[in-house]
Amino acid sequence: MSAAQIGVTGLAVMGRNLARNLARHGYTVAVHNRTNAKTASLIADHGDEGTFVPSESVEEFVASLERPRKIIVMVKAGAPTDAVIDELVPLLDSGDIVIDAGNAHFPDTIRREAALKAKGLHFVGSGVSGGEEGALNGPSIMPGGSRESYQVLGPILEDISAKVDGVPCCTYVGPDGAGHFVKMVHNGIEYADMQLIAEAYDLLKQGLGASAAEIAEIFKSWNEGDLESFLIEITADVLAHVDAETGQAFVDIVLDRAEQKGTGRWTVQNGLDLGVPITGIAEATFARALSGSVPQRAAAVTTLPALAEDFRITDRDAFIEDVRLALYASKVVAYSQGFDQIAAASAENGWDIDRGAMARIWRGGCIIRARFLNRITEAYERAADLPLLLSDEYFTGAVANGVPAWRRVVSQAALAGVPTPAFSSSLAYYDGVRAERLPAALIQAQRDFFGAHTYHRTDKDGVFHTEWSGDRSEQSA
Ligand code: NBP
Repeated sequence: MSAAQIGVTGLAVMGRNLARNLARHGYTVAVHNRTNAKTASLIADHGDEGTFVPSESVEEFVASLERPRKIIVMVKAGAPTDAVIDELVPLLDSGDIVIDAGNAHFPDTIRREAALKAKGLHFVGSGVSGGEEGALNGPSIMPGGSRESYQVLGPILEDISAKVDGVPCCTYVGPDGAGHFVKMVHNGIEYADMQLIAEAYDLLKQGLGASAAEIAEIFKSWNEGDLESFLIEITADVLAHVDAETGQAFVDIVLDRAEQKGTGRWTVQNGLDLGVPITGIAEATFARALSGSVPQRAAAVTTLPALAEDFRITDRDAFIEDVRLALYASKVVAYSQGFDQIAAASAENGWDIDRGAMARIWRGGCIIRARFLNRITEAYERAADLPLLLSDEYFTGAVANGVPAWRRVVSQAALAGVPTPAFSSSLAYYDGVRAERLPAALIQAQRDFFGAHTYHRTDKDGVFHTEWSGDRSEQSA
């Protein structure tokens, strides 16, 4: 049998589909799974889709690959990934490439890359987005690691990735943990996008008293314009779906507790570490946490008074348009914040990530794929060092167009007692970042008062401290 060009170990939903995608593109694919039954079922069910080289043992699997070996590890993130790497490494030769395509936390990827580099091996931490459907038909792929490894691997990954206008949704992201970092932020943005859509749905439901089916139609029409995206499209689909058992709208019979696997949490933790205000992602992550705060909700639901007003909507169409504009503006803020986070991490880690290219590879294959990502790529093409995506001429105009609507929606929601944490915090961020003067001056003065933390003055250079407990004279610090 001819040597396999690439291997996949870990054949659960993702690995199985990625292996099939590779085989369908004409690659000879070595396949292996800890439990052999999964390998056998892949061959039995899909063996005719291309050329697979199945192995029962890791030794056999490694031996079946041409050199330099390219091995995709697609197992549960965390300890299983380390276990698989530990098994593989003694069997590999200098120059071989191990690709972790699972959802690893980027510090783990940095650690693993350093360990394998010391052994003369390449380790590529690669984000893969698009779920099982994407893995099979073309995901968005975000590979990190060495440039040298990308020269060998890149053409294959680009080949199996999604394409938009003939352009692959895969590019080299940056050294060591950069690929998994960008995937993490992608997932964080996905949290924000989903929360914003959910808030828009809630506003339409509570503001208009609209049914799920009616709101489905609104989302369907929104998918024709600037908001066109996979998430808006599936929202319309979900809202239109009727539960077969009860005949009710499906969304109305689903328990209102959103779960999470952890990438949103990692993104927020990293935002805090970097000091980058990713408020949209944070609010989205906390909104999921609130939804799952069962004892707290039970304690509050009958005791905390709403003291709210009814929505006073006189023009149904105008309200729908306001919500659409507020959704778009909030979404731009969430993306702007996410791209800030990528820039900050890139600077801190020396990754040199091209943000325009990241927006380009998110246009297809992944969960946040959307028409407006083209606009982000264009913005970074105009100015690669753009300090704030919102300050790009296109986005400044697009958001400004929606600001009055955004203010109306957020204030109406507050008056009506409808929680819109992501809409509201995005508007607060917009007003904060554009403010000529912030009340941070008072905070810094308070800090100097109780902790002698010093301050800068607006009117002269230097660092100062006031003797608050003494004669209140000012000293140069
Ligand atoms: P899972 O995350 O459910 O992992 C199952 C796979 O891990 C099986 O192949 C299993 O082998 C293997 N495995 C485990 Br568990 N422990 C192992 C060990 N100690 N040694 C060797 N193999 C071990 O699979 P998945 O849902 O296909 O996801 C794979 C990766 O892709 C994950 O990192 C996930 O976060 C990521 N991802 C998933 C999606 C998605 O939509 N599902 C999307 C994007 C990324 P076994 O068969 O012998 O138990």
